[in-house]
Amino acid sequence: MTATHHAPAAAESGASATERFKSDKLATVADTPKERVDLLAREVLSAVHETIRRHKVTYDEYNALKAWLIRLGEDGEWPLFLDVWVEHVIEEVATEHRQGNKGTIEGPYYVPGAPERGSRGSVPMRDNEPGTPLVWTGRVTSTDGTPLAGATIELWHADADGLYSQFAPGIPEWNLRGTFSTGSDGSFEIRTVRPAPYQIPTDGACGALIAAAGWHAWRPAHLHVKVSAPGHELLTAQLYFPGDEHNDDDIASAVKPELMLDPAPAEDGETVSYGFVLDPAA
Ligand code: MBD
Ligand code: FE
Repeated sequence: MTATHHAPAAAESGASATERFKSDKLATVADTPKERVDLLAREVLSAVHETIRRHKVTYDEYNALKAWLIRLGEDGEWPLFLDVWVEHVIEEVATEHRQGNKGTIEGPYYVPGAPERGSRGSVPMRDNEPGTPLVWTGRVTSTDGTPLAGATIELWHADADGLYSQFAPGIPEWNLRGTFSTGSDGSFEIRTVRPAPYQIPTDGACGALIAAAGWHAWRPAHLHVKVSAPGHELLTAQLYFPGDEHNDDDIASAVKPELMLDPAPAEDGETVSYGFVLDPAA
């Protein structure tokens, strides 16, 4: 059973991501106006038709696509598929007006309501949590430089095996997930461990596409954050580590140079300084 421990079953993490989406996000989605659905659906379908004509797509290929889409649903991997191959462009368009921090995609593994740890503290972790200890300090400011007291930083990331709590089996609830708040000068200090590079599940439909196309399944090691403050736009971002072999070919196309950390060795692990600049809400 050790193999499954390192490669969580697609049906398991896929189904969790699908349920998560339904309970957290679906209720907040507004109806899309008819004109907009008409425009977007027609353009996407014409792009598909154009590809079929250009490459003379065969019935065998059409049926392979049908079988794959059926499996994508059965495996619960629609959230994974969309977040890995589509979300980065949605994020680009949604945040192009911003003057403050660059953000990037949320991905499928955010869970709201992680335990609160104040402005200086450790994320929930196991005794002897594997991985290099990381002490991260920073400040949250507004675009005009004003420190933002009482800002909220939600942090979540994979463990040293590349597994996320609440999505992979056998990991305590909320492991490596915490909610922090900034002090009166906008500062925070977070203790965690360095995450490992992450391989998206390879045993489901997304893995089948990757194998069939000769791609790889890797994302570079990353820390996920959501940073919010009253009167400011919510920032969703990920932070990366220099030298990771997948920084230049992230399967999810979500790496940006502005999101690179610069950790330095310390007595017991590493320290890093990285702060956030939030845009005032329009
Ligand atoms: C992840 O951990 C992730 O961050 C993204 C974007 C997609 C799949 C898994
Ligand atoms: Fe992730």
